[in-house]
This record gives sequence, structure tokens and C-alpha cells, in this order.
Amino acid sequence: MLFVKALLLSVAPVALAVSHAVTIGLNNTLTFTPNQLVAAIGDTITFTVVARNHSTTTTNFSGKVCPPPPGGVGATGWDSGFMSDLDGSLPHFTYTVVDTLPHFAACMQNAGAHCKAGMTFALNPTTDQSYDQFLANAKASVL
Ligand SMILES: [Cu+2]
Repeated sequence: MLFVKALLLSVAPVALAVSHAVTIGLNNTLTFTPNQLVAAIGDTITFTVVARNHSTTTTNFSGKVCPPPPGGVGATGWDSGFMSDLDGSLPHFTYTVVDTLPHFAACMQNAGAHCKAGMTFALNPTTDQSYDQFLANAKASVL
């Protein structure tokens, strides 16, 4: 029985999950690097803060983009909460991709000022909901 199970596992198609890394605050800038990613269900995205105190929090694509609300936007969105690297601890937050929907995120720091300054990130953006349009919407957001 164990042999059969092992055999089935060995022939089943395997979708290898990819681990993506996003740096928050590279060179002490208000940025996510990269600022957009295409990822598949099961992939993970690990956000690491390398300067100051920031968050990665899902928000609306348009309208009230900044600041992102506590808890994030969307049933499958995310909110890291504030993560401070002021002590040099390089805090991180890992999100596992659960759908192929576009998700838009920003930093909630300073009542949305970081978001409005362009501290934004897109997961699986589309032609209709592009990263560039999301960034423009964030910059135009009324705090
Ligand atoms: Cu920030």
C-alpha cells in the first residue's frame, strides 16, 4: 500500500510553488521592490522591511486608495500591520497566493502619506487594472 501511494505521488503532476521576495524601503525609499509581481496559486510572497517602519496592506484599486484600511481590502487580501526595522531586525511578512485575482497593496504609514507618495505594490495586475494606473490612483487619492 505504501508502495502504491509512493508510486502515485511520483507520477502525479507537480506544480512547484515559487517563493517571491519583495523588499520594502530599499535604500530608505518609500518603495516596494519589485513594485509588481505575477504569481500563481500556492506561491508565497515574503515582504521584508529594510528601513524605517512600514506595512504591506491591500487596498482599493481606485477611489479611496490611501491609506489602506486596517485588515486590508478583500477576503483574500492581507495586512502585515506595521513592521519596524528601526532596531535592524529586518521584519518580514509572508503571504500565500490563494487566487489569481489582482490585488493592490500599499503602506499605511503616516495616515496614508507613504501610500500617496507612491509606496504601492500590485499582485497579478491586469490590462484593465494595471500597476501604473493604480499608482496614479494612489497619488490622486484624497487623504
Ligand atoms: Cu511606509
